[in-house]
Amino acid sequence: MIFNYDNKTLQVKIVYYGPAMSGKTTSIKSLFSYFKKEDSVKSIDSSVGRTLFFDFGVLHFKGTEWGLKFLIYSATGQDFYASTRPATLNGVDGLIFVVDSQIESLDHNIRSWNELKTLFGSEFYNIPIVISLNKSDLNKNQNQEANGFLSYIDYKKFKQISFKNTVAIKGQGILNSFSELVKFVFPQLKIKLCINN
Ligand SMILES: Nc1nc2c(ncn2[C@@H]2O[C@H](COP(=O)(O)OP(=O)(O)O)[C@@H](O)[C@H]2O)c(=O)[nH]1
Ligand SMILES: [Mg+2]
Repeated sequence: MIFNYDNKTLQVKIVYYGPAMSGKTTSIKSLFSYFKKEDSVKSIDSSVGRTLFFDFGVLHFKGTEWGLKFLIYSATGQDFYASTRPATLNGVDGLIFVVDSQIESLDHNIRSWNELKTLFGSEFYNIPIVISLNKSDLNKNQNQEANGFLSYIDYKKFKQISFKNTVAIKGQGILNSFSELVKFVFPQLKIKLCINN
């Protein structure tokens, strides 16, 4: 988190993380579409050995005296080596972990989660996190939280954690997940990001 005194802006970094194809890009696009900024999301192809793709966009909220600037990234991580922590994860203030709720994606979800955990090390559990159980429209096992994913991860160690069923292609639960994370990052902040969702 960076406070810029010159222009009175607080800069916050949020990363959407998760396995490939879980719905990160769709989630970010959907989030930005609430603020009519869908077109400002950039998908960047950074070629570092293998081709990595990530998304980046900025949401700027102006108060009377101060401004809040959210830098929003997505990262897949599947191509990163655990020893080289990607720049996208440096200085992150909050995470949205996007799970693919289909039963056949369980292994990918777990692998991606463990990778994220390795990248952060002991710092991991201090980071505010929202787990987005995405593609819940395709989860035939409605009683199973993302088909068992939650039973494989040590989420109880987190100080600030929340779970949301989401359907990114329909925008369901997306704004809600984001505002939940913002509440974790700024517990005292009384901003209304919630349009009925
Ligand atoms: N049925 C369904 N499909 C989704 C959902 N979210 C994303 N998708 C689809 O899953 C595919 C991968 O989504 P994308 O956002 O590109 O995944 P990313 O690799 O994590 O960025 C695309 O075809 C999306 O349309 C969802 O909630 N439900
Ligand atoms: Mg993507």
